[in-house]
Amino acid sequence: MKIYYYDSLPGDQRLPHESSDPLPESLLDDLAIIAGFYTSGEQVDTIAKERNYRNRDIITVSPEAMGEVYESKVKMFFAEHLHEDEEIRYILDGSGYFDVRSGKPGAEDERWVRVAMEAGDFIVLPPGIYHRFTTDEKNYIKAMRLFKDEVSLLQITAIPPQQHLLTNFLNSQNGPPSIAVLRLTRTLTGRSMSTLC
Ligand code: KMT
Ligand code: NI
Repeated sequence: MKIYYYDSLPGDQRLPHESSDPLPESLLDDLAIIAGFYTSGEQVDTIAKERNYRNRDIITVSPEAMGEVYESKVKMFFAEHLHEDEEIRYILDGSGYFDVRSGKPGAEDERWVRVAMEAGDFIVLPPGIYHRFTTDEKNYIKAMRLFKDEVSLLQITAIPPQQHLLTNFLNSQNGPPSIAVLRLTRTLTGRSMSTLC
């Protein structure tokens, strides 16, 4: 696992996009992200038990496994979105990138942080964190997805142009809004829903 700021330069999302800017040491804690490397599935079983996760599935994201819907699936995963529940992923094979937003929404310090994941890497994204996912240039990842009860795959997608209009409006009317308000309004105004599979 490698974690760095996304350089935000134009170009293929599947390229590393690694910026050389140093990451704050407390970044994962600040974002309430748990990340690590597990050498055995037993460690995943333990954390699943501790957190009351009873269900799981395995997804393979590749042209071979998905056929012609592959590109549209990757496009959907790469649209900035959030989930009402935690997103727990354990990478079984291949590799890919999870990007998560850091900094205050709409503020100058808001940046994408890229988590490059490969086999053995484990991540827990907290509920409500804005993120996106893409395969890398190898176009292949196999991941275990953990779920609490039923398989919950609701993806709530933010639509950036509306989000920024709203941010400007709130800033001009009432001064800088709180993070909570922005997160909520961003979700409510610019959202479309789709289900993953
Ligand atoms: C998500 O919600 O972004 C995903 O589940 C990505 C696919 S898991 C490799
Ligand atoms: Ni997601």
